Amino acid sequence: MLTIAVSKGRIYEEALPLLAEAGITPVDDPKTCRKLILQTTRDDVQLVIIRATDVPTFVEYGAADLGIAGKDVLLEHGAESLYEPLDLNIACCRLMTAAHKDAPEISGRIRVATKYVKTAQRYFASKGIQAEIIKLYGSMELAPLVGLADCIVDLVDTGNTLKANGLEPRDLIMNISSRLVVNKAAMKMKHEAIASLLAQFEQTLAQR
Ligand code: PRT
Ligand code: MG
Repeated sequence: MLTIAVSKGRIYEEALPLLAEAGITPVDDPKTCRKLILQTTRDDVQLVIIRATDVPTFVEYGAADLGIAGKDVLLEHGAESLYEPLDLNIACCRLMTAAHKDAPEISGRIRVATKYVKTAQRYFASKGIQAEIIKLYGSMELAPLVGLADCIVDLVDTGNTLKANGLEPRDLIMNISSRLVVNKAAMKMKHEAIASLLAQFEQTLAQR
């Protein structure tokens, strides 16, 4: 049995066609069904539906053999403990700094609100900018509006969320997409099954 960890939101939606090409279609829809383990049209494959940020943890500990996770999440988790063999090119967005549209260019010592603490720390250090990072779990856009931070580090897709809150994107930190990650022991123990799944995904991606 192969267990694949996926989050319920946009990654799930965009992964479905890719999984379907490999003959993997969930029997239940996680939007309407509360099951956390989904059987699929393949007897040898099941999905576990978890929070996006938990995917690397499940795969690292072997609770799932494979997982699909955003590069943003993998960077924060630290990915040394996982194999990351494939860029699936789904759920694409940009990790950016953003500030109030009237705020001056970033300089001096700044405060940054984000849920990407490690990534933000690394980024500002690489720029030689002294940044105090404030960890938030959501609604980052609010921080500059209420004086909690000078800027934020967050994911941007259309830019509508920033705009709706009077913010604007500033610097691109990294282009983000979702990656297939594999448990290191499973890669050895279930090599044949995993290698054939990888080959199938690669083929589908190449045809896109
Ligand atoms: O529970 P949680 O919401 O954390 O995750 P989830 O279980 O719903 O996971 P899921 O499947 O939604 O996956 C989240 C992953 O999708 C992230 O880790 C990214 O890799 C990827 N992704 C791609 C995004 C976005 N695009 C995105 N736009 N994740 C979040 N957003 C948010 C962003 O944080 C901001 O609030 O959308 C808003 C910005 O969007 P625009 O279009 O207004 O710019
Ligand atoms: Mg979500």
